[in-house]
Amino acid sequence: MFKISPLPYNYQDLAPYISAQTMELHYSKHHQAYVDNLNKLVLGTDMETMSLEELLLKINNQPEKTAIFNNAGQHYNHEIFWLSLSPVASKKEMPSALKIMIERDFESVDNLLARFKEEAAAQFGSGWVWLVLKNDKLMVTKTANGRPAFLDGAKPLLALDVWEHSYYLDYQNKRLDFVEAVFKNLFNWDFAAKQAGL
Ligand code: MN3
Repeated sequence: MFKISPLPYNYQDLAPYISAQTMELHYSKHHQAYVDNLNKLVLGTDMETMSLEELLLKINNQPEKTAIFNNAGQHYNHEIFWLSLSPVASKKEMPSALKIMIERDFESVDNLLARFKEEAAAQFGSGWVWLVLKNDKLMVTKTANGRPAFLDGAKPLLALDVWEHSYYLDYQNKRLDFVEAVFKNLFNWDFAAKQAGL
């Protein structure tokens, strides 16, 4: 059985940048539905007892397993997404070791935000934008639908959900306003630094 992890904060803790209503729907309905669907699809198979990463690696590029892959990928991505955010009240400075790496690979934190917006704008339809570490270099990448970035050899440091259910109630069609608000106010840079091994 796959299980959704408890949220590390309350629904209202990301407001006003993400409303409590969006959080409740996103976590308790959207994310939960992926987990419920995944559990139904793997019931009674050897996939039931695999870890999520193991399962995704095994069924990657198997067209007959697309439904399982989509739900497993979305479960995996949301688990990282919730950890990529932190409550407004506990906002902290970016760890200096991470800032040095960002300046090495993007020249500035402003350029990193610009890269997030570029990738978010370029993702036609639903998907994810990521800050990843690949071959010891920070990169911003995007994946379509429920595909996790780790399947392309990248260590995820931050995940940003750019499916419409992630922002539509709060930002309507303005995806890039959502991206900028999350980047400036909610990203958990401590989590990113930890993922990077800093
Ligand atoms: Mn989502």
